Amino acid sequence: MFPACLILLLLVSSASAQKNMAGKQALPVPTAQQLAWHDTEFYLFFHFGPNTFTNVEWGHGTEPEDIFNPTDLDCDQWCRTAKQAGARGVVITAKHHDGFCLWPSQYSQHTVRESKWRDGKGDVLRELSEACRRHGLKFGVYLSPWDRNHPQYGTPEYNDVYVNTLTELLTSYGELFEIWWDGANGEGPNGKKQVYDFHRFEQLAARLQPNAVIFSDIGPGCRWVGNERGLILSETNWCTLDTAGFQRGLGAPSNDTLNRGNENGAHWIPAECDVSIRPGWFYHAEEDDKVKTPEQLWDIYLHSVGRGANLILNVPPDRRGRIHEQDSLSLVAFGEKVGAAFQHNLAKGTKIYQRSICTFTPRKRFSHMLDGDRNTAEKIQLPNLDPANLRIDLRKKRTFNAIVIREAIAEGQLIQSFSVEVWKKDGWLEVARSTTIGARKILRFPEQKTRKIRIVIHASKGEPALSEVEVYKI
Ligand code: FUL
Repeated sequence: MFPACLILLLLVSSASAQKNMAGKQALPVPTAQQLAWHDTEFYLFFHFGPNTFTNVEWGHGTEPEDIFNPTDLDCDQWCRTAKQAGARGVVITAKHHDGFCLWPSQYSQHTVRESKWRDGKGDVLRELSEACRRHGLKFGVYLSPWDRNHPQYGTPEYNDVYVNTLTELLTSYGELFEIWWDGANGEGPNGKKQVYDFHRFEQLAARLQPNAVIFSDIGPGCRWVGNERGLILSETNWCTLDTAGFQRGLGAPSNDTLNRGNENGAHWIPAECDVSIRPGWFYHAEEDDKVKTPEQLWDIYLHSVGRGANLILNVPPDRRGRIHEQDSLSLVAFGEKVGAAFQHNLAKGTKIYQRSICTFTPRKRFSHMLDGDRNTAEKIQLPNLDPANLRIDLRKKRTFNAIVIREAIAEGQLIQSFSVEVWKKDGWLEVARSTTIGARKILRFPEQKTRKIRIVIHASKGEPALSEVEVYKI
């Protein structure tokens, strides 16, 4: 017969699993769209347009349309490369600051239609969005509000132009997972800057693409990370941010705040790390020997995805309209590295063991935290132990050097400090310590050989819930 207190403990544990893990506090939580976005984790960015052919980073908007002339555009090759790299989606510069539209927009005279490419009948967005569907990738667009070509830029009418352009874009290419708004706001052809009607743009996007998450310095869907190196710079990354009184661009919060988030921020606006595989955002032949190596990409991955952010990695197509061999090689090797690293989760299907107040022998039980399913979660609820901890029994001695922990963020982000300990002959040894977890945390530490692991929660805003704890030798 079970002791009554243990039965009670088990009942409380299972009844509380998957319920409101945030306890009494009303913490910000992600929308369903943001949850899907968190799951997208890693995707590619394609900067492509006249700059690819003029060898500059910021076009002036005066480039003749014929300059855009990819000789061998192959969006399937882009998508195959993305898949091999392990990306789950792509975002393309539908229009960069030079105003050139990669689709034949009826609201501009500076588009693929005005070029000789495919006799003016080409549409890069059509080809890419269809290729994405064929390859099972999510599709997103970057539509620069800054436009150095449009004659109405710098006048109130330009906001109508932007709304029309956005409407066209959001209704012509199927479902989008992300809409990217750059913070840059310079002068247009008449020397004036634009006051953007972002409120109107946001409402339109929410109506036409309700599943898309909007990126900008301050969201509302996800935020810029404060650097263009793709890095969360410290262990701390809160998905919450205060935006009151801030604006996109120069009026944004400090880069440090964007990097760490606000611990008690009012809104769920998680970080997206953007970085290019090359020094520039657009393709430049002279950078062919400066492509980041698989090891450099892996390091970026650990400092972005591994710290609870999403990673958008820019891979600029070349003048043929293909991903350059150098970039493909690096991406494929990186994809293999990530795949191999997380192939064997040593904790999957193992059990939690816990000592209750009235038993001496630790009892083992199934846990949703170890079931290999990110969609199930469970509270860490060991009321007789302080600090709260979770003990995992790997069944036999295993060699490992990394742990992946996922907080059940549907209920908010709670954990403020935790450590990982392993069982040694004479007791528990701390091998890693960190602060926030959020969507996921990858922690590496010197190789250990042991059977038992303990996750100790030192500080949390409430009873924390984890959806997964994974153990690897990477
Ligand atoms: C910046 C832009 O000005 C760059 O050209 C690039 O698009 C990058 C992703 O964002 O703010």
